[in-house]
Amino acid sequence: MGIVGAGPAGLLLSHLLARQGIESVVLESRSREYVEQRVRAGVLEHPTVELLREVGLGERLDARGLPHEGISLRFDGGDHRIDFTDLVGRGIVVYGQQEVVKDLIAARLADGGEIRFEVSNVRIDGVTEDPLIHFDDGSPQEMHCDVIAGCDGFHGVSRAVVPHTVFDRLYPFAWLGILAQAAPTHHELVYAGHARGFALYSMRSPEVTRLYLQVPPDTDADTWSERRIWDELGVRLAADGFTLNEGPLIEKGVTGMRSFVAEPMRHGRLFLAGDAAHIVPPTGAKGMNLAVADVRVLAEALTGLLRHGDETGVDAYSQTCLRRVWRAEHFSWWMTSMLHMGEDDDPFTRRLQLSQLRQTVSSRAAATTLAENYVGLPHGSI
Ligand code: RFL
Ligand code: PHB
Repeated sequence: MGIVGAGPAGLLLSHLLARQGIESVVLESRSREYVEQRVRAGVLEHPTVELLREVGLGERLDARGLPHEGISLRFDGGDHRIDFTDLVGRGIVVYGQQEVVKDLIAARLADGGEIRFEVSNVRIDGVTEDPLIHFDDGSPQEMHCDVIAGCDGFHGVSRAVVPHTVFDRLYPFAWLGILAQAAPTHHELVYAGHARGFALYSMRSPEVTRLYLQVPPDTDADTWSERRIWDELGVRLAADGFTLNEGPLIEKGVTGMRSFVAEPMRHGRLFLAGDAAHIVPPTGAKGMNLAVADVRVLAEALTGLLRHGDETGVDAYSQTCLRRVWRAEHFSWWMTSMLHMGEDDDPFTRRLQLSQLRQTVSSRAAATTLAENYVGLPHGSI
């Protein structure tokens, strides 16, 4: 079995298959150091946490992850808590994606798994007859596979091999994200829908804060000095009794925002999973969780195929995943639309947003809908 990409999707798939006695080789274009340091998502939804624990990856997660029982929505100068535990009886864990990646790489290598870093010129062939991956690791190589998983992210090579239809939306804004050496002053995430634009307060550890500001899509991060970032965060996150701890920046970057789905997620014996098949704007914190959900379905399907010759799971793979994908697409689009200010937004749009926010924090039914989506729908329930 060949897996292209050593992000959360590819590494977890390799780990899940190994537990079923199915060997795989993971091919990754970057170095191990690079993928272990890449700062991205931070929220693990409940089904993700349960799965990681179930498959022996819970130790560092439970020691270092930060369990959260809710989030705040902040708007109009007021702070409104959405209490996940009260509303749906489950919560989330804040644990950096690169920590998940470190845990997965360590587990694969400890189990004798094969991950080839820094390969180049990956090409996929013959997926409807005799799947084959060409790549270079100093010299040209060929790898024949029963099945290939395309887990190579949005800019990978796998998606182009699958004849597909694209459904997408670009947003007229981006996020400027920073990681700061500053102790969090608030123990849960704050999503702020301010008239000057969205801001998000998050964290990675008791010493490190993760913060985001909505900025125009073509923003050069260098045009934002540390002072300007802290001042703007101070304005957008302001609420009674809230103070923001400032500290030296460890990281600063701009991420564009888009919604994107490629259908179907399979062609012959090539299966797409994670960002290779779909992208969500980060407002719903769903990107990495969807990647995990895809490979959970894929590992079950491939176990059926490769161990028992049963094609039911692989035939249903794309449809099964796309139901969850579209739920997350809707949720992420909804959270994004409710909290961001478009440059052309008129006062009517702003009033609609405020009305939606007020209903979300004051109606138990509306708050429950947010909570249910945010903490993640149970595996197999959608
Ligand atoms: P990944 O993590 O992108 O992993 C794909 C891997 O494939 C490798 N690769 C190749 N390897 C071999 N040959 C090729 N031709 C290859 N092309 C690519 C890449 O080097 C990489 O190691 O995809 P995966 O596993 O599907 O995981 C998905 C998540 O990473 C992603 O959904 C989230 O991180 C999205 N995302 C965020 N999600 C959130 O929920 N909250 C966030 O704050 C957040 N921030 C982000 C993000 C994604 C970003 N990207 C993709 C630009 C910030 C950024 C910058
Ligand atoms: C993060 O901590 O990086 C984070 C948290 C919640 C989001 C997006 C990113 O919705």
